[in-house]
Amino acid sequence: MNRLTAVSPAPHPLSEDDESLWRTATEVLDANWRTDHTVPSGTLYPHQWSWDAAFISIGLAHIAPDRAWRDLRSLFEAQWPDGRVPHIVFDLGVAERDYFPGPDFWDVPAMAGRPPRFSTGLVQPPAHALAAWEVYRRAPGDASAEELRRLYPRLVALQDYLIGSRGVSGTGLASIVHPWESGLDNSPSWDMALANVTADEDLLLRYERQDLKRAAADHRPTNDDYARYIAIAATYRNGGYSDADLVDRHLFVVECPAYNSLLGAAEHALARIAAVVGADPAPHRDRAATITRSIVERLYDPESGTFRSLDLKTGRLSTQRCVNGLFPLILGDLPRDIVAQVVAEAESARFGINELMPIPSSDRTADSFDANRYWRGPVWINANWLLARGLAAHGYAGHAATLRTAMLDLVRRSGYYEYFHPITGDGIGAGAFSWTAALVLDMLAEVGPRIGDPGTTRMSRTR
Ligand code: 9WN
Repeated sequence: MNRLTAVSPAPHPLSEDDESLWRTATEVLDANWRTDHTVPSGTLYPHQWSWDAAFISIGLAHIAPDRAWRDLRSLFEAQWPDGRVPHIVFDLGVAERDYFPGPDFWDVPAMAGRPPRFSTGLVQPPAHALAAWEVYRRAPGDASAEELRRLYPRLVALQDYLIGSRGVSGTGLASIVHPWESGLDNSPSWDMALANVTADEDLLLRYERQDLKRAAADHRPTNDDYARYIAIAATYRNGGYSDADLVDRHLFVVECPAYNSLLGAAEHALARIAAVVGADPAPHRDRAATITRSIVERLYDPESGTFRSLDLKTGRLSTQRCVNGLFPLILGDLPRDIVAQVVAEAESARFGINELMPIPSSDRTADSFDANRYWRGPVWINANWLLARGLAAHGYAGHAATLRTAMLDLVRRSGYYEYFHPITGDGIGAGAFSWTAALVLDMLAEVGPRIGDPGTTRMSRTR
């Protein structure tokens, strides 16, 4: 495996502590690099994951832009002819037993010059156009512009797939057909929809979970939920990964506010990319406006002042308040009155923006809150990084700075974990996790030692 020969310096001087953070984050990304892509974790996730690649590329842009583009290119080289970008691109050199469900389970046919079983048939949140734009901004120049030109049609094809084939409601929003597609896999946001799926634990006798060999059972989804995940994935696979008549045929069809916020953010990013590559930005702006309008009309619950997921099989909004309900903040065109409501939700005891701890993945006050378990309470750096961006863009610079301080302190204290206990801050899940390292690099590069330092910070401490 080729190594980065030297640690690239930060773009501005850092404190000794942050210098060390910069170096160790670089080492994590370097150790997780595999020829043409980065694995999320060398132990738990030994293949390439879709939305991980997006976040990872933003960090790589600071230290090895060629790797940032290579990572995104590798992912999009696995794009299906229908435009979907698989949620996992398998490294066929990794043993089947090292990750479940692996290539044999998904049993994807050969296509587009790829061998059989090269990927899953699911997708993940479309964070890639945003990432491509951010990589370009961080590493501008002809080489990056050329990469943007190459990626642009593929990014558009992904949006076309999601808005077209997955546009089940015909409103411009995309549906997910599996909790794994959300990236927020085990979130309480899916509990109501999953309650209608039978949990057949016999499936777990046929298919052995691998995650429990590498992570504590009380940090991971329950067996019941895992059995449901397998049933939903097998149904989609057995239907040839077809998206026809999903509401009638499929077990799980949901519109998620986080997923669709990233879908809208992708159109905003594509409008910017179009201007660089000589394409027309107007259709992207139109689509972005439609997506924001539909997210507000369909997924916003004015009574609670938050966004919720919508089960298309029952027509019901989830009753759970989860971090996905805050994601629409990343949309610059979210109406101001709604922004204020969502910020109030983020400030409330349910999520509680403060300098000591980033925002948890789920409502701290809810019965479903679980401080250890996967997306049901723990803190995730990618979600907080996105929220910080959204808050800053809407003029809540103080909140954005607070979140950044909390994130950097947490990683400094606990390490580059996949997720963190929302009360103690202890690291949970995989260590040496790539997107945690990547986004730490990005935060250090952006605000450096002045983060959270009143008076000298670039961001004001108040609204
Ligand atoms: C299933 C890789 C992925 C992330 C997801 C996270 C987790 C996989 C798993 O790990 O999901 O895709 O096995 O649990 O939930 O967001 O992309 O880091």
